[in-house]
Amino acid sequence: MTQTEIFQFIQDNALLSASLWVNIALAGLSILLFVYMGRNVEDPRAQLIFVATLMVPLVSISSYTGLVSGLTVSFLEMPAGHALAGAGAGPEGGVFTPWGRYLTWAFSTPMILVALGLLAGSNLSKLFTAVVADVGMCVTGLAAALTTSSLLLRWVWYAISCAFFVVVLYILLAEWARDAEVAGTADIFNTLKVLTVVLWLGYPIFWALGAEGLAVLDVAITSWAYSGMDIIAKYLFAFLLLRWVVENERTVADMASGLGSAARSG
Ligand code: RET
Repeated sequence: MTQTEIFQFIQDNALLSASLWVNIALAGLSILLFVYMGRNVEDPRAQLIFVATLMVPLVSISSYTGLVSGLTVSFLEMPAGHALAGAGAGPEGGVFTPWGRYLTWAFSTPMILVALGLLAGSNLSKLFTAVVADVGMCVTGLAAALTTSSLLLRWVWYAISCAFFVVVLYILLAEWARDAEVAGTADIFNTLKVLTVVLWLGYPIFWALGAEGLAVLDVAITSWAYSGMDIIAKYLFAFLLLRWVVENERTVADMASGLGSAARSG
């Protein structure tokens, strides 16, 4: 299928195309809002949290533009044994695979973790571990979606991705939760931690239920599930974090951090 045909397929499915356009619009608004919110932030650590968080809607608008244009979507023939093997939505068969999502998660989710780690006062080892495990999770999730030779190997990739995810969850729930107590940012950290952990757990669940996994859910519903989770996990998350940072810049500047105290200007 050509890119133009894929673009047409997406445009013809109103529910699917809305799930993508809504995120382009919200990401755009978020970028403008966050730039405005951060205009007077002066502390270097607070600025770093801002930059990392601002990258989230910037990556997102790029990700969704890639999907809606058909650039980062393929129709893939599923291996024998898959519920949609030999069938599929494309004119020439194949299952709608928005692989650009998994690719761009490798750029957006580390930013979320950098922001959270800075907020918790993480040291470099934990920050590094969380980020590389997270990138591993996204890239092996991409591999799961793109493997068409063997159903078993699709799920092996899925399991490897889940193993990386466990590392991320451990750092969030155990290590950083403790660090945030010491840093004096436990209140906001815990709110964002719960939001993150609950929502992030939804992604592997919807992957398993969606067209690329067990095919219980239809393509447009799966796309809305991701888009809905993205709206909360990215824009709402980022808004709550940045609002807190603006109101508590002194706390951020003075907090005990495993990365050392950031040089303060002014
Ligand atoms: C996959 C499938 C393989 C197993 C696991 C997954 C986890 C994905 C997660 C994605 C989070 C994405 C976010 C995006 C917002 O920008 C790749 C679905 C564990 C947790 C928060």
